[in-house]
Amino acid sequence: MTDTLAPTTSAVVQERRVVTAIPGPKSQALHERRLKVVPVGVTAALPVYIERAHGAILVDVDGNQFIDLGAGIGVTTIGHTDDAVVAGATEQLEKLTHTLFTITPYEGYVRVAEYLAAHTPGDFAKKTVLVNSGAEAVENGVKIARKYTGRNGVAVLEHAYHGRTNLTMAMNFKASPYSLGFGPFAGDVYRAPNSYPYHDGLSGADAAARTISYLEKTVGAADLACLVVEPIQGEGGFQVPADGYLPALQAWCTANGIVFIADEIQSGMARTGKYFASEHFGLVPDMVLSAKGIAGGLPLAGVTGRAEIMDSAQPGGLGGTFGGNPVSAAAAIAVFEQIEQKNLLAEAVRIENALKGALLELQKKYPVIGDVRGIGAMIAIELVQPGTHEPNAAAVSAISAFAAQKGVLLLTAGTYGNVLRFLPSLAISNELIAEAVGVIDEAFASL
Ligand code: PLZ
Repeated sequence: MTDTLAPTTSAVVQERRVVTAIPGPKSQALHERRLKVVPVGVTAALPVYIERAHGAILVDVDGNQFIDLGAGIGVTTIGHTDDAVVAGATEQLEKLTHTLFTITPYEGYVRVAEYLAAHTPGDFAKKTVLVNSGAEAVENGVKIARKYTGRNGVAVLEHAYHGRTNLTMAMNFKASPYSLGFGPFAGDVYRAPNSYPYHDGLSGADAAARTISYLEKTVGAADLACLVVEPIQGEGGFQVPADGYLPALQAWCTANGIVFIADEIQSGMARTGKYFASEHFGLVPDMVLSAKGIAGGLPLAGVTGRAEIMDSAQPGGLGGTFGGNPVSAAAAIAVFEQIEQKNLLAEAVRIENALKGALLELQKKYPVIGDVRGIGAMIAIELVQPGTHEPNAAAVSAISAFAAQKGVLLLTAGTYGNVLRFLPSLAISNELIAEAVGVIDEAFASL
């Protein structure tokens, strides 16, 4: 590895440090520049401009250090600028940056496909096509399922999020801000009720019966190419479905020749203490979509599925200029190696124990916290009007703004904007978690 690169980032001390008002003067100046050249459609949840990061700490241009509880929405899962990722990508950068895999191939792509075949659920032959983004993985998953089944219908669930391309906008639950005014949208997308135990109180079996009956009535199983589900919904607010819900959906798909696709773009790659969250529910999806955490911050996504499904696309039917880029592939290989070498699946369990327990304690003090849920390093709290299940988005905004001022970066989620989600990198220490929870405690006290 190039030894000039490591010190800048690994030298980032893993501590919170607020040295200016937030945002600081340099961030404010950058934001002025940005407003002139970047459209308002591209927002900034917290307009502090980040200069470097390592582990679980972000450093802004003013020298403020934030405890990062978002990891770029679950991307830097093994830690910002992980040394092995930096080394692997740097070495690759000096050797080969591009050929286009469908012109002249290279080993890294094959290696990533091997890793995905080995670590996605299911003991059968699997194949992977690599692409650049989560939305592109969803697009390709649907495209292949349609080719394989010869059917058009795409089933999705309420509160789902699948991306910002034309097809995926049609698959999202929330119109504003994702699709408002951006139509016409792709057709043949059918949205069914999901399992949301905190709100529907249904058993997994009852929720599944509701989903299935809805799809049977509104489209008919025989017209469905695929059902796309996030095993734990991401943007929707980290809904963990009731026991038995997902297996019942999968059994129905299998019985009816519908390709069962797990969108593990947010829940996958070690985040929940398993390689893929599907494993928590005993699911063996026909296809698994991965992105975000797969390459430690470099753009890469994958569609991994049963070989016979994946091979239904004709030669030349799949591809894209940058898909499976050699540098991203090298980073992904480093991520897979680090998960094994550092036993990072256990780190996700450690984080769940430290974080969920602390949040449950806060719930006892603050009735505005209606629900604490999630698995591994994918935990959320849903804020409500005390004594009800009515959404309280104002409290979410107030808490995240307070935390930001104190150097804690918290992400929001939820159809009604009333969920705070915690998806820190697996490199975060229990000390930093406790410190961040202390700040969040102060934030609730200040409401
Ligand atoms: N499927 C489950 O979580 C991305 C969106 C960030 P892309 N979620 C974060 C934003 O505001 O654009 C996501 C996801 C699930 C698909 C996607 C889409 O992944 O890499 O953003 O295209």
